[in-house]
Amino acid sequence: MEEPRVDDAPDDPGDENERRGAPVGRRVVLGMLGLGAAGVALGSHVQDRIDAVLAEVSAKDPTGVTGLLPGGGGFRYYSVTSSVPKRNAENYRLTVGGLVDRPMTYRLADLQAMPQQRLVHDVQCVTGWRVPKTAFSGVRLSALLAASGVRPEATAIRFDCFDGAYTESLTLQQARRGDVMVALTMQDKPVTHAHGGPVRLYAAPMYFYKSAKWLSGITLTKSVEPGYWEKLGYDVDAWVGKSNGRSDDPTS
Ligand SMILES: Nc1nc2c(c(=O)[nH]1)N[C@H]1C(S)=C(S)[C@@H](COP(=O)(O)O)O[C@H]1N2
Ligand SMILES: [Mo]
Repeated sequence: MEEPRVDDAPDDPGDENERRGAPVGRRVVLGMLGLGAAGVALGSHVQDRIDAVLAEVSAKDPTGVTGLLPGGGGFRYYSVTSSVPKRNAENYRLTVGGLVDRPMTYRLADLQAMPQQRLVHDVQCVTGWRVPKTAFSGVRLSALLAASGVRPEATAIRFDCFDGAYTESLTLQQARRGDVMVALTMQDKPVTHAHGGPVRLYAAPMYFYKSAKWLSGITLTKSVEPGYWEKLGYDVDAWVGKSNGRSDDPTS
């Protein structure tokens, strides 16, 4: 099971989308974003434009296969839904529930007020692309788990997303690692909508599909509930270089 990808997109993503016409029936949206040095330097205006283009292209493409311009070694944009609602400091909520003593609901400001950690590692997608030395910062998942009091019968976590479709999983042991966090920044800026903001998961030692975007729910479960891609064949234990039949260098 492979994520679809587009290798030869021309310069103008809009034109490409027109030219390709109605794409064939794969449900997965993906694009490639040119989040290179120019985009980073120019900051949020560029990101807003990218978000706008993505929204427009997705709207024209309800079947859900979308290719956008390659940035030359940069990130690619992935979503399994054709559009994702926006959440901001006012309406974003993260729940921690399931097999816990104290279910919690966090606002963005609550998460920002907690101790933050910053990590810099390569990002590796299971389809092969890798982005070197990418900074993430946020709250350790273990801190949120401790705050809610994990019950003894819990062994795993299901992550839900406000795109309404994507899910992920981790064992409790994996979730308590110091390099797994609820990320509020990526590349030292607030996580953008395209990258899963305002809050995404970041699981440093695992393939990037583990790092669920648009994170909305952390649910402690009795056993591992395989996530979206895992039901379609990806490994549940997604260690970089030691899973999915790949031999990439570790990222952590
Ligand atoms: N909600 C959600 N999270 C997701 C995905 C997705 O489609 N939906 N794709 C995953 C995959 S396969 C990858 S490689 C990364 C891509 O992150 P990016 O779009 O910020 O590059 O997000 C992961 N998290
Ligand atoms: Mo991926």
